[in-house]
Amino acid sequence: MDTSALDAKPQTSAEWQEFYQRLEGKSTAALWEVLAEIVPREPRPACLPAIWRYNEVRPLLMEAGRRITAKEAERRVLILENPGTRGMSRITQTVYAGLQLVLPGETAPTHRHVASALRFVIESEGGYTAVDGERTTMRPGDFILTPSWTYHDHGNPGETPVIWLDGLDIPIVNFFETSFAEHHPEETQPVTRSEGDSLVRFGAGLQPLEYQSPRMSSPLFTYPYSRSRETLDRLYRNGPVHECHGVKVQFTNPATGGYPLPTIGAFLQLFPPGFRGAPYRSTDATVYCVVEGTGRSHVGKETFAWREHDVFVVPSWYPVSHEAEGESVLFSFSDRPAQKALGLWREQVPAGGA
Ligand code: 1HN
Repeated sequence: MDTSALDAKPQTSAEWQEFYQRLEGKSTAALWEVLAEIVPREPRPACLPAIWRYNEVRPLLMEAGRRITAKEAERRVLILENPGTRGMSRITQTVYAGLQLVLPGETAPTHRHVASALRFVIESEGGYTAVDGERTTMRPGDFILTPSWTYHDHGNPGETPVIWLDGLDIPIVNFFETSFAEHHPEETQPVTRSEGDSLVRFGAGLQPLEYQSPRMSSPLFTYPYSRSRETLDRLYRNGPVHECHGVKVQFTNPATGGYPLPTIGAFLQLFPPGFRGAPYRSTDATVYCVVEGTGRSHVGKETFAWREHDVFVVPSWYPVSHEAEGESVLFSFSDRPAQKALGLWREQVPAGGA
């Protein structure tokens, strides 16, 4: 490519400055001054590599639990804010993440919004989330969906705190300026379908006869960890183990084979004991949550040592390589389906790599 325009030098003389002032006065601007910035040769993310250690954030979340009820807060959540974009309520430029707490006896009221959500359960003994009239008991490691514009509420009839990681496409929805939201007339929505209904209908390689999906996201609302963990275990035994990813799977919409949400993809991967992964990069900035084990991930020039429930983020196009001590499991999510739908997604595996 001819590089001259991409590398144009700013014009600084008084005469040019006077011209630029006249441009400014008419709400115009010189492309050649900003071209290299708005069309970089490769991604230059504002998003930075970062880690949130569970043993540091959990006490703050519990303190929030003493200061405000789930009902008062509507959702009692600590947003995990990327240090490169503080104040913007996001963990990457396109994805929001937070840690949510529901204390014993609490409920979080029913509402719906255009933004799609996922939950990845960290602590729960009997907490539930209800989506579209169906309650799902939350267990650690479960991956649960709240598709766009579905009514949802949460509750904790158990005796211990319930904590999960939320992932939402709020920055995408707000970028398009397409956000709507409303409350349900009832604080706790009526239960209209039995527990496990979506799992029975869609979670066994079967679906209702000639099923036509009413929405763009998965009709399966819950992906229990017991099932996905067993899949990883058996895949590991069957091999192969990818040199970058270990044993990695993606959550699917069983009605289409595609991603569970139109904007967010989610993944689960297992590293064998002593795994030393090769570097990999892709354009979808990715949020990781450690499910099991301990290890280290090299993200660009940073190294994050991680343990259970830690959350870390790998920005777009930063090389990442993972190392595990014992057998380890990572959950992750990103805007990959949105990038793919727009023809934007790229990845790079090591030269000669698998
Ligand atoms: C939301 O509805 C939930 O339902 C969690 O648990 C986090 C962040 C922004 C907007 C809506 C929930 C949210 C949210």
